[in-house]
Parts: sequence; structure tokens; C-alpha cells
Amino acid sequence: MLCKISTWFDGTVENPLNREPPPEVLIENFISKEGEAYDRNHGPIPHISASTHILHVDGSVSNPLGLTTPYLHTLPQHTVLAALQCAGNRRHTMRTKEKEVWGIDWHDGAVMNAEWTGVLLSDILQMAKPTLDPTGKSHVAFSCYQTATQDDGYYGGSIPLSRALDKDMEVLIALKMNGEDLTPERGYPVRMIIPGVAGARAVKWLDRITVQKQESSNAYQQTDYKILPPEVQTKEQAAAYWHKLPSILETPINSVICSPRSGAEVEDPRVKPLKIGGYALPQGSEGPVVKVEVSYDGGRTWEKAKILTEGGRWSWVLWEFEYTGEVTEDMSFMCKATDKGGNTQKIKSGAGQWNLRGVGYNAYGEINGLKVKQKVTGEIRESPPEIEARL
Ligand SMILES: Nc1nc2c(c(=O)[nH]1)N[C@H]1C(S)=C(S)[C@@H](COP(=O)(O)O)O[C@H]1N2
Ligand SMILES: [Mo]
Repeated sequence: MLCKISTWFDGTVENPLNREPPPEVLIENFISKEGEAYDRNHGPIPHISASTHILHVDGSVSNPLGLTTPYLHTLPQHTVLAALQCAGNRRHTMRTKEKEVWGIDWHDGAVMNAEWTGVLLSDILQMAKPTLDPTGKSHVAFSCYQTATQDDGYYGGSIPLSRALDKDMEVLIALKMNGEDLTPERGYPVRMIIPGVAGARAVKWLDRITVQKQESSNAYQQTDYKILPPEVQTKEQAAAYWHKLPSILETPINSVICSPRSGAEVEDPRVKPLKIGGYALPQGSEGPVVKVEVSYDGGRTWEKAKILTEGGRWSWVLWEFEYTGEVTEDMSFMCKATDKGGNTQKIKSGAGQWNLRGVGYNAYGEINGLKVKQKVTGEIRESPPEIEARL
């Protein structure tokens, strides 16, 4: 029988699909729903046939592999609950609070939290037998050659070999999200999920895993997703810096307020508690988030918010705080998270201080300018009797 091997694409290299859910929708579910999760693409989305797709494992290994998707399904499966976040999440806050940056104007929704199922990368590497020193500066590169991207002929990223081999890091060759096959948007038939690590390394439509001495040579590892120093103000200046800077690996401690939004009209909190809600993410592998605090006096005093959900080391938490205090003209709130490793957010973004690409932003979450709804009084004023109505 002849089978049709055709891959078709959604979007183009010039105009790929990039979108995020509104903040209220984002925190509706602890486990993000497929249709409500953000999409981040540097090129078109390929629709691939799983029956013909082959994942190659090569480079410095003594036993190179060619793995079909059905075969991956027969191997021991591992499930991990992990957040997936773009390093550019919260870029909008960086550019509006600090200074213009260059990149997609992500608000707070370039993040999702999901149950990922697939084969542990460490199991596959055990089969392939890396020949490089796992304690040295070796890497595992992930590549997708299905399509060109905006800045390169393919998409790729890498992580240190030591992390890939560490079973505790739960690096996953994922086949499923929330118990269902990945959708084309999410990387069907197979993608990387690297808990605690920036989304850029979670290569979708994965074609090749390569054990090598150096990092991935892809543009998104070499000349993007790095934190440029503040003195770099233009793309031209950046060119001289990229090769000197480390690639982003782990994402920083973070939290934001998703509801209400800045500028919202709210009920009087002295009459009805004002519910403030958001999410918080641990730093890299130092989760879970153990504390979220809220301040309504510009960070002078803090009160503990209630953590509503707990999902372990790699998961986000959803949290809520009920405010019943004073009302001012422009009410503002801040939030900050602390994780098990003791990392706490600061008023200014830490490593992700202002940088031209607007990555790694993690200053306090903030909402401003809440207005208390004016009471509409129920009295109907009667005309004084001596004045008659004139039509
Ligand atoms: N092949 C491929 N993989 C990719 C990308 C891409 O453009 N192409 N984008 C990366 C980036 S930058 C992020 S943040 C995540 C986004 O995953 P999502 O679209 O499932 O949310 O995928 C990563 N994997
Ligand atoms: Mo990203």
C-alpha cells in the first residue's frame, strides 16, 4: 500500500502563531487545558504523521538509535507535572515599567502547567550510551528540522548532559499532555519537556537528539534567549555580546497577580472581601513554591496569601488573598513568592534586570489603579411641594 507522507503547515515563517490566554482564564484551572494554553512558535506548525516520524539519537554515542513513535509508546512511561514557561513571559511589564525592549509583547500568560507523559531522556541515553564525560561540559542538543524558523534554517536548543542523565531532573521526551496525545500545536508526535528550564529548550516536533561537546549551534541557543547587559541598547551592539553570554537554562522564581486586572472597578473591600488571585513559579529545580505574600502598601508590609493548589517541585501554584482593609483612591497590590530553595522575588527583577530582549523578568507581581465602585443610592428624591412640575 502506498502511504501519503505529507506534512502541512499552519502559519508561516514570517507570521507564526503566538498567543496567550487572558489572565483570568489562565488561573481558572490548576492544570492548563490544551485549548487555553499559550502558543510560542518561531516558524509554522508542522502537521506530522506519527507513523512515519523517526526520532534519531546520535552524536557522541556508541549506539545511535532511530526511534519510531509507536516504539516510544512501548517503553516505560513517566508522568511529570510541570510548568512550561517562555523566558519572555512578563516582557510587557518590563517594557512598560522600565524601558522598551525588543520582542513579542507577552503579558503574564506565556506559561502553562500540565501533566506530561513520555519516556525519560535518561532511559534513552542509557540505550544510546554517551561516550562523553557526563560530569564535564558536554551537552545534549534537541533539533526540529521540519521547517525553517525566523532566525535559522531549523529550530534547536540544548541542555547540559549532566542534567539530561539525572533521573531526578525528569527530563522527558513527551508524547502526551494531560493524558492525551500532543496536538500539532504542542509538538505532535513528540517534544522535549525539561522541567524547571526555559520553554525555548522544549523543542517541539523533535527530530534529533545529539550528544555533543558544545551547546546547540541554533540561533535560539546562541543569539537569543540570553540576558544582555543593560548597556546593550541596540541589535547591532548585541551582536558583539551574544557569544560571551551564557544561554538561559533555569527560569527564575516568579509570581503575578492575574485577577483583578489593573484599573478594574471592584466592590468596596470593607463590605465584601476583595479576592486577589494569581500564580507563582519556583526557581528552576528549587520548587515547590512554599509561600506567596501580598502587600498593599508598596512593599512595606506583607501578608501571607493562601496557596490553593500543590503540585510538587516543577509545578506552579495558584494562590488567593482576601483583602478587607482600607480604601484609597488608586489601590495597588504587589505579590512575591518564595520557594523551597529559599529564593524570593525582589522589587526589581533579579538576573532578569532590564535587558534588550526582555527575558527573565521576575520583579514583584503588581496591579495598580483599582477603583472602588461608587455606591448608587436607592433614594428617589421627591420634588419639594411648592415647586410644580412644568412640562
Ligand atoms: N520546533 C520548535 N520548538 C519550539 C519552538 C519553536 O518555535 N519551534 N518554540 C520554543 C519556545 S521559545 C517555547 S516558549 C515553547 C512553547 O511551547 P508551546 O507552543 O507548546 O507553548 O516551545 C519551544 N519549542
Ligand atoms: Mo519561548
